[in-house]
Amino acid sequence: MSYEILTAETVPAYIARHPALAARIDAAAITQVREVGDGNLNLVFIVEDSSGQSLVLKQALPYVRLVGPSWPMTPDRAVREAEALERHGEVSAGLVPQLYFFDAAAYVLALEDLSDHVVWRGALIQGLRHEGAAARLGQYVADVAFATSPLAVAPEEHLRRVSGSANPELCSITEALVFTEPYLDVERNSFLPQNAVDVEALRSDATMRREIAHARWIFMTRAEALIHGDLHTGSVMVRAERGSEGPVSSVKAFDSEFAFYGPVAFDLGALWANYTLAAARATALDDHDLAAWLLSLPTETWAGFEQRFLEHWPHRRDAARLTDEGAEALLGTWRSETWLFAAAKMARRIVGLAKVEDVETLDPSVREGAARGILSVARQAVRDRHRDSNPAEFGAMALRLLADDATR
Ligand code: SR1
Ligand code: MG
Repeated sequence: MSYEILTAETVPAYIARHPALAARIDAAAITQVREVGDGNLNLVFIVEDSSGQSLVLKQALPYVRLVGPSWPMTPDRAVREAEALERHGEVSAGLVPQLYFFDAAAYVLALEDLSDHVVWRGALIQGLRHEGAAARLGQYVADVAFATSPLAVAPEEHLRRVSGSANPELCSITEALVFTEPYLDVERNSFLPQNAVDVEALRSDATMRREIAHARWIFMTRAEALIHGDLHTGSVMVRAERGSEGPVSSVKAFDSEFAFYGPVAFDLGALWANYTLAAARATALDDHDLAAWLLSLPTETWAGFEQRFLEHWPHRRDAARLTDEGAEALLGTWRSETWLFAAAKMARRIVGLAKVEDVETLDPSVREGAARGILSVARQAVRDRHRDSNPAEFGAMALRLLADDATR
């Protein structure tokens, strides 16, 4: 597979060749092109012209950027991302970036420039509280869960969309990095030597292994809705009402290249896991007030999700067969599965490839306790979800275990 890989130098000529972008930016007056991609897979350029117009070009590389050309990766993921952005933009207005243009030949997406936003992970690391962001993300997941599932789409059309949006290579990455490798002794894993005992405990925990095998099964088989597929706090941009302060005024879920028809709770679990990773950092740095706030976010996200889902419910297809008890049953299943996916998603960030800044930038003297705490929370979550899957219970349990393990 061969296509032009963009550089900061070639971006102006690329834009000039694509008239669809002319309304968004003046190719003849480009003043700045910056490559800002800090993710694991792609190139990202912010482009500005002399009149202050700007846009983002995102290009899928034919390999995993984090590792290099030795790990080839289909650029077709850009097709999946473009499709998800369009569908999600239709059903959850304002909660994803605008897609201006997609170049299927060079795997380039032209997107709304969100330079007035910040990546939520970075904001959380700084201790900034964008009040309301967690609820909006719950609403986003609910909008998608309802509108892209058989609750809103006719059966035959749903099945057509499921097969048309298959994303095997990216799902295979998730299958390996989230559900398989952390539980095996493989080269791509890494952790502090001081945590070897905790990793061994995770791997020899029969309940954990059984629950993660179940999570993997759900991930592989349950084509409920066109989920984001990688909804961590680094896939979210936020903007506060007053510069860097005040309640959130805009939330955007981006980077949906892992999108596929999968289980709704996978996206919710990813959010909970990343709140917990941020809380582990806050606990390690003795900011217990911040940790408590971070661990109130699972409840906030769930409440936003449940409320929005129930607002959609009266508009479902097939209301005669899907009674209101059906909504309760779905919500109960998803609530419990959110704990399960959260456990899988937090453990992988401690043991497997692709770490998170929240934990990795801690001094090893306190990272050890943070990592131990995360693994404890994961192991407890897969158990507690069968007892009481109330999100507030998750937050309370995580807050307690993180504090216990920070000093152990
Ligand atoms: C090789 S890609 C590694 C990770 O980056 C993405 O953000 C996903 O989380 C994936 O697992
Ligand atoms: Mg990503």
